[in-house]
Order: sequence, then structure tokens, then C-alpha cells
Amino acid sequence: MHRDDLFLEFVRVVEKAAMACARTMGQGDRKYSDQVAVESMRQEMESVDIDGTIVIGEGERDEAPMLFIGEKVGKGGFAVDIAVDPLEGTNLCATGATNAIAVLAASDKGGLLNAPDIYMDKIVVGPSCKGRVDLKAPVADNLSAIAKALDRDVEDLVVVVLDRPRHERIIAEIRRVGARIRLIGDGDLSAGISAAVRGTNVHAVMGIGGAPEGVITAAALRCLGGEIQARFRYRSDDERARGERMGHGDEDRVYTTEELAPGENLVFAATGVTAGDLLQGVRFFGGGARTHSLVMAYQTKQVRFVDTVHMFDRDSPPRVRL
Ligand code: FBP
Repeated sequence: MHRDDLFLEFVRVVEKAAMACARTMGQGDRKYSDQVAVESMRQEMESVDIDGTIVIGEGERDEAPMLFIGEKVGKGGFAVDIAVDPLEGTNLCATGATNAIAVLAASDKGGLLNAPDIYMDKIVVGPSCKGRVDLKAPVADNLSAIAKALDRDVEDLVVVVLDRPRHERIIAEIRRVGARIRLIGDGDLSAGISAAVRGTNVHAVMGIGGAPEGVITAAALRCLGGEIQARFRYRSDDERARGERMGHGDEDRVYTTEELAPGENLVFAATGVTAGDLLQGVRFFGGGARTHSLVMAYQTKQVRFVDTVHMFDRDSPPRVRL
């Protein structure tokens, strides 16, 4: 992936997916929201000059009609592996809650871990805390290391945790040491990116969420200089067998950011679907829409925020202040 403008094509792909599912915001049908995002992303991908292979997608070939693992996408060109989450936070979109995004990561071949769609236990921190935390250490130790690195008290930290019964213990532990908690309904990927960006008031993400989200988070964190550590968490023999088949049998193994997303040519692109901490949601107006995206390239060390006005019909341009 050496074409400098390729990243703009990826922005277009996530913008289109975001606009498609943003139309369904608040309609209470998460599956439908996801479906339109998937269809739109799949279609837009066809116009990109890549010879792409989906390595993280909507599921195995027999369970997902589109963007399944192993599917070929693009109209030919650079060989790239692609991890997609056309709508991260399907419930967030279906209820109009904050932080739903359309997102993808692309890399040279082999640059994104092939992870099954099961859970991972994760800890995510920003650049100043890189190398200071340890997933296997007690929560209190990690929080005190994060506080020290950020030159503040533990009480000043905000930790994002998915609001799930499985996190009862970790939540109790964070409360015991006095850090603040933001419980979220969904979306540990966008929370992970926020943790790596100063000014979001998110200092860490902790707990168990999806492994695919973990890999895409890692791609973003490579670009931003943050850190994720993660280990697989299996809930059944079937999940363990799937993990083992992909070479991830060891539940004790902690994967580093570089192991989750080892590529040297990584590109990350995300567009806000609903309003969020980092990205604005899609705004529609007569004759067009406005989107807000984040696009990053590891090799060129560029982080761009892209504000796009999409005109649906140039003959009747949207009434919007550019
Ligand atoms: P969807 O986009 O598939 O709705 O997933 C959202 C999400 O909250 C992720 O951000 C998170 O990693 C995962 O689901 C958590 O899984 P679960 O809802 O099963 O706890």
C-alpha cells in the first residue's frame, strides 16, 4: 500500500456506510441498521483500487452473505488485508445513542491478526501510558500507573467499561480505588480510540469485548502511539475450538498492540454515525449530508480529521454553509 491517496478512498468507503446506516438512526432495528451499513460498505469497496481480502468481517462465509472472512473486495491493485466493522455499535445507532461509527482498518498482507468473533479481555491506554500497564496486574496497580503517567490522582481518571454483568468485579475494583467510571452500552472500539486522544476525558478502557474490535482498535492505536493488551476469553468448547483452529489456543497469552496489528502499512478510517466524543454524527440537510471522519496512516504518521459535504445532486446543491 504505497499510494498516498488510497487512504482517501477508504474514507469514502466508511463515509458511505455511515450515511447509509445513519438514515436508520433511532428506528429500533439494529439488524437492519447493520445490514444497510454492510451493503453500502461492500458496494463502495468495489470502486477502490485494491486487491483486498477481508480478514475480519461480518463472520464466516456460511453465516454472512457479505464482507465475510476470506471475501475478496476491490477492483484490483495493491494486495491488502482488511478488517471491517461497517457499524460498530448497532444498538447505539438503533437507539440514537452516542458513539456509533463505521470503521475499517487496512494493511499489507498479514498485518492484522486473524481473530475469531469471540471475546477478548482488554486494557487500552493512550501514548503517555504506553509501557506502564499490564493486563495481568491488579486493576488498582494499573490505575495508579496510569495516574502517575498522566500526572494526576487516581480520582481524576475516567475509565470506560462496557455495562455488562461480567464486569461486576472490575467495576467494584475501580470504584474501590476511587477512579471515575463511564459505563457504556456498546462501543469499546471508539472508546479505545478516545483513550488515545487527549481532551476526550477518557483515560483507559478496561474489560471484555469483541476480539475483532480489539484488532481494529490496535490498528488505530499503532497510528496514534497508544497501547492495547488483550487476551482471548472463551465461553464454550466450541469457541475454544474456533480459537485453536486460528492458532489462538492459549488463553493466558497476552497480545500486544504490535501483535494484534503488526502491519507496517496500516491505514485506519472511521466515520461518525451518531454524535460522539471524537467524531460528529452524520447530519442530513436538503440535498446532502455532512460527515466527520478520522483517517490515519501508520507509515506516514498522519492523523487527519475529514469534514465532508456530500451533495446528492449538483443541480440542486444543498443549502449549507461550507
Ligand atoms: P455491535 O456493533 O455488533 O453491536 O457490537 C458492539 C459491541 O458493544 C462492541 O463495541 C463490543 O466489543 C462488543 O459489542 C461487546 O459484546 P457484547 O455486546 O456481547 O457484550
